[in-house]
Amino acid sequence: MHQFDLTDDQRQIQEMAQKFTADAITPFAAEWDEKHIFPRDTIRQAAELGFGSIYVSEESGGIGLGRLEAALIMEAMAYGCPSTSAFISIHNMASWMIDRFGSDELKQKYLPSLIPMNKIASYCLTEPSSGSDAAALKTKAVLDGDHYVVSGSKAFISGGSENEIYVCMVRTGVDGPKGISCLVIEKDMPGVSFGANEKKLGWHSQPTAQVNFDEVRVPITNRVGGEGEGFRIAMMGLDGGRLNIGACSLGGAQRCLDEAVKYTKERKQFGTAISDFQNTQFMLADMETELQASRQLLYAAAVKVTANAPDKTKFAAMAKRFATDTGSSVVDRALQLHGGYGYLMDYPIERFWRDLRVHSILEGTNQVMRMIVGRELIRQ
Ligand code: FAD
Ligand code: 2MC
Repeated sequence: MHQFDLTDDQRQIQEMAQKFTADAITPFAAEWDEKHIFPRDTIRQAAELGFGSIYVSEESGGIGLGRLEAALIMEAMAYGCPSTSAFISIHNMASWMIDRFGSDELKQKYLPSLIPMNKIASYCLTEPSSGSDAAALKTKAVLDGDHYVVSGSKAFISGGSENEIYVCMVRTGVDGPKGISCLVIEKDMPGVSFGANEKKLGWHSQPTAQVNFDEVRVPITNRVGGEGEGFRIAMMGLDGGRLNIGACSLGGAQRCLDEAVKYTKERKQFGTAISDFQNTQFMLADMETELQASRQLLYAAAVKVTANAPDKTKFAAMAKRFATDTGSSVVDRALQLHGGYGYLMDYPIERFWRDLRVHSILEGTNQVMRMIVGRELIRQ
C-alpha cells in the first residue's frame, strides 16, 4: 500500500511499525479508550524499537532517522490507536528539542532516560490565556543566581501529571517571541503541581492536565538553547510535530477506510451487499483519492523538514491542515457507511472519529495553519 518511492530501509521500518501495531496496539486500543488506560508498558515496548527517539541523533543514542520515517511510524501506530501514537510523537518532539538545541550536559542528563522512555517528556507551550497566540505566553522565569525562578501555568498539557519531564516555553525577557526561552522542568521539582485530568471527547489513552509552577527553582543549565531562543525552538519542534499529527490522521483514516470496505461488502440491504450501490463505491473512491493525495503532500513535507528546506514550515502547515481535515472527513464517511452500527462502540469507527477530531485543533489549529501558509504567500 501507498509506497511513495520508499527505500527498502523505509519499507522495513514501516513493516516493523505495522507489525508492532498489530501485535501490541490494535487488540487493546478499544479497552484503553473505554477505560481511560494509559498504556505505559506498551509505550516502553515502542521505545525498545527506537520509536521514542526517532529523530534524536545516533551520537546521542537515538535512531537518527528522518521525518518521513517518523511519519511512517506514527501513521502505522495510529492505524491501531491515534491517541497513543500522537502521545509518542509529542515525546519525540520534546526529546529532539533537547538533542538539537541542548548543551552536552543537558543531553547527558536527560536523553539516556528519555530514549528508552523510562521517563517521558511533555511539550508545554499553551497557557490558559494564550493558545493560538503562543508568543503572548506569560509564565515567568526570573534569574536568581544560577537558577531561574518559574511561576505560571501551562494548559492542556499532554502527559501532564504522568510524565516526568516538561519542556517548557517561559518568559525570560521582553513581551513577544523574542523574550521567550525554553527550560526543562522536572515533575518532582518543588513548586510543580497539576490540575485534574481533563475529561475529553477522545484521546482517552493519555492524560491531559494543567501544569502549575509556583516559584519553581530550575538550574540555568536546564535551559535549551540561548536566552530568547525558546520561541524559535518551539516552532521548529512543531514543524515536525505537525507532520506527525497529520500522519496520525492518515493512519486512523486508513484503518476506517479499510473497515468500511470490509463492512460494505458484508452488509446486505435491498437483497444485495451495500458495496454494490454506486453511491457506496463513489464514496469509497473519494475517500481513497483524498487520503492518497494528503499522504503524498505529507510525505513530501516530511522530506522537506528533514532537508531543512526554506519552505519546510509552509509545507508542514499545509500537510497538517490537509491531512487532519481529510482524515476526519474520511472517518466521518466511514461512519456513515456503517449506518447505525458505526455509532456504536461495538465497531472501532466512533473511537477514531473522536480521536481524530482534536488533530484539527492541537499543535496549531487548522486556522493557524492557513495563517502560516497565507502569510508566506503574501511575503513572497
Ligand atoms: P484559541 O487560540 O482560543 O482559538 C479558538 C478559535 O479561534 C480556534 O478556532 C482558532 O483557530 C481561532 N483563532 C484564533 N486566532 C485566530 C486568528 N488569528 N485567525 C483565525 N482564527 C483564529 N498544548 C501544549 O502546549 N502542549 C500539549 O501537550 C497540548 N496538548 C493538547 C491536548 C489536547 C487534547 C488539546 C485539546 C489541546 C492541547 N494543547 C497542547 C493545546 C492546543 O495546542 C491548543 O488548544 C490550540 O493551540 C488552540 O489554542 P486554544 O485552545 O487556546 O484556542
Ligand atoms: N521555525 C523557525 N522559526 C520560526 C518558525 C519556525 N517554524 N515559526 C516562527 N519562527 C520565528 C520567526 O521567524 C520569528 O523570528 P524573527 O522575528 O527572528 O523573524 C519568530 O519566530 C516569531 O514568529 P512570528 O512573527 O511568525 O510569530 P507570531 O506571534 O506572529 O505567530 C504563530 C506565530 C501564530 C505561527 C505561532 O504563534 C503558532 O504557531 N501558534 C499556534 C500555537 C501552537 O501551535 N500550539 C501548539 C501547542 S503543542 C500541542 O498542541 C500539542 C499537542 C503538543
